[in-house]
Formats: sequence, structure tokens, C-alpha cells
Amino acid sequence: MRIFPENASSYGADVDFIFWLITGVITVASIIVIFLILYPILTKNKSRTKEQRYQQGKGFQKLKLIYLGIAILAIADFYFLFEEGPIWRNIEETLPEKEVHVIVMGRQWLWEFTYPGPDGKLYTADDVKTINKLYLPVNKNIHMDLQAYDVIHSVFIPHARFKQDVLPGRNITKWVKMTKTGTYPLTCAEICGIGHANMKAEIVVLLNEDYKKQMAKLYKK
Ligand SMILES: [Cu+2]
Repeated sequence: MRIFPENASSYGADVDFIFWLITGVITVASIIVIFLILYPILTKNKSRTKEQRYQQGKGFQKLKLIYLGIAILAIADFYFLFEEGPIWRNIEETLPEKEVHVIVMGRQWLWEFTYPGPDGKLYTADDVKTINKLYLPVNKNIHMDLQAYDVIHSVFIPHARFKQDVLPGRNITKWVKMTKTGTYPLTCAEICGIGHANMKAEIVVLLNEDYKKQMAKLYKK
């Protein structure tokens, strides 16, 4: 059984690793805590002295298990930070060298994708557009200028483990590198009005030569 959709981006496996690391550690910690609560209740209740039944928690001796718990969780938290720091820095704070540049714009209720025209530059008169279908080449660093036309939307590409809110009046540049050809969904992950559920697009990841052919087709239109 697959819990997550197939990973098709260069950093998807790293994001999954953080997810399973945190889920695993927290699951084990929860089981231990639940056991420590339930075991005495279920087995020791009758033999308790009055003092055991009512712990005031004064003094280090009585608090030591609490301090131990805090210490374990603090260590776990710092370990998560240690593991995820480089991963988030790579995904969120660095932009690898740009190989393809597109604009992804959310609007009520569709996705509009803009590509550089024959001049190879975005934001010029010969730019070309597609609606609800984003063509990308495989294994290239894609810079996406993420924008919203009207209200807040959110670009969600499950197969790339990518999600970013887009805000009217603001440009957010993020990157992705798709590592497998195929067709993947891109949806809106921010309730943005009555048509939100229909705000679905497709990402078509093509081999580089097919991508070039596709762009040539768009230029002709
Ligand atoms: Cu939306």
C-alpha cells in the first residue's frame, strides 16, 4: 500500500524522510507515555498508599520523570532540527541555477502558466501561455514565479512534495526539479471560493526534446 503518491522530484525523498523520522520518533514516544499512564492505573491501583495516589510533585525526586520526559523531547526536537535544517535550506532558501523559468498564476478558478517566448525571456511580449496544463522538461531546474491574480491560492504538487501559498500582489520564486516523465496533478490547496475544488491542473513532464517540440507548437499558435 502506498501512503504517499509516487515521488517524482529531486527533493521529494528528503521531505518524506523528515515526515517518517518525526512520525516514527513521536509514535514511539507516545506509546511509551501511554504505557506509563495506563500501566500503574491498571495494575497498581489497589496497593497504592495515600501518598502515591496524590502526588504533589514537590522536590526533584518526585519530578525526575517529568524532567526526563522534557529532556527526551527536547533532544528529539533538536535532532529533528539537525536533520531537517539542511533539507529545508536546500528547498526553501536556495535557488539552484535556473534552466527553465515559468510563471504559475492562480486565479478564480484556474491555473495560468506562462513560458518565455522564442526570445527565451519571461515578462516580454512574446511570452506564451497555457491554461491548466504545465509543460516541464525532466531533470531541469525549474524556477517558478508563483503569483495570484485575485485571492490567496496555494500551489500544491503532491508528487513533487511541493506546496506554496500564492498571494495577490506578490511574487514568490521557488524551484522544483522533476525526475520522472509523466503527468502529475497540480491543485489549489487554499480554499479560494466556490470553484476551489475545480482548480486542478496537470503537469506534463517531458523529455527535453519533447519539451522543446511542445514549446515550438505553442509559439506557432
Ligand atoms: Cu485557489
